[in-house]
Amino acid sequence: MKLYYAPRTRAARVMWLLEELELPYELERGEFRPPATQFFAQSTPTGKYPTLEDGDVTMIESGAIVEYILERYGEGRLAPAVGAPDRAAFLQWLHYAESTAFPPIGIIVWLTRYRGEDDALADLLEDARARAASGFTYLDACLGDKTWLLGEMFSAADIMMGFTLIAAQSVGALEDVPRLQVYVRRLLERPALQKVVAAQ
Ligand SMILES: N[C@@H](CCC(=O)N[C@@H](CS)C(=O)NCC(=O)O)C(=O)O
Repeated sequence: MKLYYAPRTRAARVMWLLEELELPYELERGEFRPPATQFFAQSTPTGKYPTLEDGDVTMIESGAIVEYILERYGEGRLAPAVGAPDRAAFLQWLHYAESTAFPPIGIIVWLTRYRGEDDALADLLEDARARAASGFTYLDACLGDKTWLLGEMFSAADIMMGFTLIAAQSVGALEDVPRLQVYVRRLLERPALQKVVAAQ
């Protein structure tokens, strides 16, 4: 497998998963270029990070890539089996990470890092911060005192969510959810994630 990777992009999720599963892969490293006018313009075969190549397969979408790797090479690791009782929670958190929790964080990152905070954008920023907070308040209540999202079993849902939370922390969006801060610290203790951090 070849992973097109740029630091601080969602490619971190895929690298983290490959490291957790101890699978062989080639890392093709580039730098993220914030889109000015043109999207799909990164230095990868698709124009997006992450991009995965595996033989004839070329894929984008971090969540889909995570599911593909688990199905093809996971050998049952890091995911409850199809039909198992925990499968529903696994799928829910895997998708919540990118579909519900990340979008307001993406807006905050975009406005504060690439557009600059000015008065014209303040309303949008406030709205995104409020939506981020409600998404994390729900997650915080569901995580409760559990070690990982599925309890004692670390899964790829923690990888998907971990990237979202680390991005959220970098824009100050986890300040009111101390249990999620503790969860992030626990995630950062994992050797596989430390390898991703070292590659930044
Ligand atoms: N939902 C997609 C988002 C992919 C995405 O937007 N990636 C960013 C980097 S994190 C990118 O390549 N942006 C360039 C662009 O939008 O053209 C995923 O989870 O992979």
